[in-house]
Amino acid sequence: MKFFFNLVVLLLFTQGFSQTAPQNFENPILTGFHPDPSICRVGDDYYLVNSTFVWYPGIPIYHRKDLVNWKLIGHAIQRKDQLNFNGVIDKFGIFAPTIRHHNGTFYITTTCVECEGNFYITAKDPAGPWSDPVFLKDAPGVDPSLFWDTDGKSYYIGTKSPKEQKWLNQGEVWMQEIDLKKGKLIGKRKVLTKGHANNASFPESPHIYKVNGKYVLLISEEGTEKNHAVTVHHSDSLWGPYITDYVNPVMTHRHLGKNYPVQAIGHADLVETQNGEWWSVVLGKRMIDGKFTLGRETFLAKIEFQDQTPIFNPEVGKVVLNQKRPNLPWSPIKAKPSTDNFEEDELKPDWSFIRTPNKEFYKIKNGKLCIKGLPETIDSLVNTSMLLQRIKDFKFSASTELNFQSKSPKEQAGLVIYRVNTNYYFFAKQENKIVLIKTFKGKKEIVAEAPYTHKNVFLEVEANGLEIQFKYGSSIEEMKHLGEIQSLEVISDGNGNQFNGPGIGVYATGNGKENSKPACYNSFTYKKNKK
Ligand code: 6LW
Repeated sequence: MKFFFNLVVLLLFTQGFSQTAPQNFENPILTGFHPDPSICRVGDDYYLVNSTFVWYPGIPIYHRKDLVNWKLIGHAIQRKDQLNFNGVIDKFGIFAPTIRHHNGTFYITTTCVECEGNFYITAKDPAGPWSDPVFLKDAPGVDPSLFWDTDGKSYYIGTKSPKEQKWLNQGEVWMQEIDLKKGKLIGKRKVLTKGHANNASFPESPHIYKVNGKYVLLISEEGTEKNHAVTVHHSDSLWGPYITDYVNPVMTHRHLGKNYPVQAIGHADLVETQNGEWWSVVLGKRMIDGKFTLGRETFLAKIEFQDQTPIFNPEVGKVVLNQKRPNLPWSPIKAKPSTDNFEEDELKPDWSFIRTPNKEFYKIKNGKLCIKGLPETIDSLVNTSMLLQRIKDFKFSASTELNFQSKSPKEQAGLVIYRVNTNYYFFAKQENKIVLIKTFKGKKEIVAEAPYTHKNVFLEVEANGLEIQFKYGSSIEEMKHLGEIQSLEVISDGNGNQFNGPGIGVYATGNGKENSKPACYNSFTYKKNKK
């Protein structure tokens, strides 16, 4: 009887599943600030990580069984004593992590640039906790990854500049054996490739795979901008020689020209599914009105090994925004509510700090997020009282209801749109005003202000492509525009914005001294807009 019941439940489930599962998926699979993707599979579970630079917690861990509907399950850098990003500029910090699984342990190799250099961390459960970093002080360069050969040995692959450059931005991919028990590189170091062409620049993000008994070395070239490309190199033996594939670059968008809507495709990692399909995660940038306001995002592309060459999206040869999905059980995630009402005592995992927090500046109580405005401002390179979420869409709105009494023009609290310490908008309540502060290329100016005396204020922004309108009011029904439409060029790539991505959130500061009263936020909403 029980068997019969189970069978009926199973049939209903699979029927329902086949009715709702779409044929196709949409790219990017992770929108907004999700650069340098790396992926691994354990059984039928997939795990994906991205770079986070000075955002804290660092290195999100995404999990899914279908390669499309990723769910955030934790962060690899989530204890203050693992790393300290204070003093590190926004485009440095955590670069390009690679995630791998070997003999029951997960490994992430990465670099803390302008902090402690190359290291790896381990975990039994990818959701965490992750270990303290094991620093490899004698490993030069960035973008480390690990490879285990059938001889049971472990290898570290990295990328660095040569002692003397023979051409512009020449680099080299190198390998050395690593003793993971002792946390040390051992034996000789060997350069495996300098890229596929005699002027190849920035050979980076090296990953080695063993496919049909041969070694495939996948790297990126030309840096992470418009000439970014993925190239492949082959060898019969792990130590080389690695011969460049005739198909190279196996993936790029650079030949599509600077007006193609998806640019900078590169930095790939491959995964073979339990069904024998191959897929690649790869970074790219979607363009809007000639600018890149969302930073680098994660895309998915189909791979077919033809002889030894990984052909990316066969017969198409580029990353596409809609394509047939992997042959894997479809597992959509319930849409998250767009409003955070601060009902739980803990911050939801979508929130991040900029740099490692070392002072307690917020409390969630009775459905309110209350922030003590610290003396430090976001112009400095230390953590301060700001909390951000990723901006994930070209068309979005964000709003909050704020309760804040400012006693001097120095005491400010409100909404912030942040990319780096020299490029942001701060939409704040300050003394008897609402002010809109724009900091662009390090120049700070008040672009609009209006008198305002209520204790409570609703603040809202509405973005459409490059345009953004700031609105305020004492009730949500009576919102007024503050100033003209502004440009999101402030947070788009270039002008000092590089590598990391944009965030939106809440921020309070006393500009040199602590605010006399906390700023209490009743809610925070971020939502994608259709129109
Ligand atoms: C990263 C490098 C890259 O180390 O950008 O796109 C650098 N590729 O591999 C920073 O994200």
